[in-house]
Amino acid sequence: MQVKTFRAPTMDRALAQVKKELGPDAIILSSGKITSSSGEQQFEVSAALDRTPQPAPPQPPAPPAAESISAEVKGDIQEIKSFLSLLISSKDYFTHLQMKEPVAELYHSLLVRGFDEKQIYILLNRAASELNGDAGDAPRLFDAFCSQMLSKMRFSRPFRGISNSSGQPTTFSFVGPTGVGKTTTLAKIAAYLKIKRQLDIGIISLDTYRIGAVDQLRTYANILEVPFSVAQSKSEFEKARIDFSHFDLILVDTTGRNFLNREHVRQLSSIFEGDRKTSHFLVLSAAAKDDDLRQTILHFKEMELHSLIFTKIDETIHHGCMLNQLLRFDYPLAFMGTGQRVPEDIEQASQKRILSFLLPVRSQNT
Ligand SMILES: Nc1nc2c(ncn2[C@@H]2O[C@H](COP(=O)(O)OP(=O)(O)OP(=O)(O)O)[C@@H](O)[C@H]2O)c(=O)[nH]1
Ligand SMILES: [Mg+2]
Repeated sequence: MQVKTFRAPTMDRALAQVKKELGPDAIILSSGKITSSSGEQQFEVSAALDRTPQPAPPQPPAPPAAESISAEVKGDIQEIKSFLSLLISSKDYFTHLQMKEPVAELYHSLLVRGFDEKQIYILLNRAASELNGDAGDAPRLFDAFCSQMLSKMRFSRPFRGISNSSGQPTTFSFVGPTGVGKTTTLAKIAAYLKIKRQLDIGIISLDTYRIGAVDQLRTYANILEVPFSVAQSKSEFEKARIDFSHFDLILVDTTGRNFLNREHVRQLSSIFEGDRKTSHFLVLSAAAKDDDLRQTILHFKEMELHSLIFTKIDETIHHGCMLNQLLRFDYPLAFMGTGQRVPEDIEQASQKRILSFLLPVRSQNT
């Protein structure tokens, strides 16, 4: 504790000195009038300041060395920067938008559904400009939002042009994280192509990693009476494809791995290296988290994906995370898995179905 004595001709001035030197936290120990050696009347104040050492504030971690900042982190930083500048430049306008009740309501209902804040902001902004700034009419605003959202999404019909004996078979692989439904989706699509489209198809499994994976797919192939082959390496895969070269279509199942680990994507893509004949469906679960989906898609960019398939639509009531990916990336959506039943639970992606995910939850599956 630091103790100090102050003297001044008036009590106010003595107290002012205390405050000036020891600050507002000083404690007055004693005060009174004294007579100095020169016979002058003065006011004396003794004050103390508790100087218990305060713990040092935590130091921020040392910044990583410039060379260790990966391209991904740089990408994230760039995205944050552009979002911030977007927000700053349009702050007043956004505040103005937020004041309007329908905008605020729609904004919050989309946030709750798992939509990314940045995407909502961009789309709402565009919707409001489409209405010439008149965003006060809730149904019109919702319509404008939907049309803005759909204008940024793409859908694909991968098997549209394929017919019997159309020459070289088109090959489609099903890639994606563990347990998302790659094999089940392949079986659903195989049934559709074989039974509804009457196409000649072959199935190849590259999944010799998981015990039972081959048997799972072989069972489906047997039920559908579709030729089935297993390949453990790039050369075996090429051979299997030559064996199936008289078919209209070849479907390829792959091993599910944790593709947040980029090395796993590299291992998988090495099988298809230099292969221009195979198109890849990236299969993802609609119930997965936004950041995980985003990261997985980023890692798969090196495989030149044909389109996305979202499964487990039935396992979530908020489809915002799925829709974020369609807004964020340029990949089209091909199919949606809506349950475990093979072959019934699959739908062709469509604008109408996407819009149904914005309806109140109880109306989504009706
Ligand atoms: N609810 C629901 N379940 C699904 C859907 N698609 C697949 N499943 C289930 O998800 C589980 C995993 O399906 P698989 O087809 O084996 O998944 P996978 O991606 O091939 O798995 P790995 O090969 O182990 O990576 C099974 O129980 C499927 O019935 C879907 O659209 N909805
Ligand atoms: Mg599988």
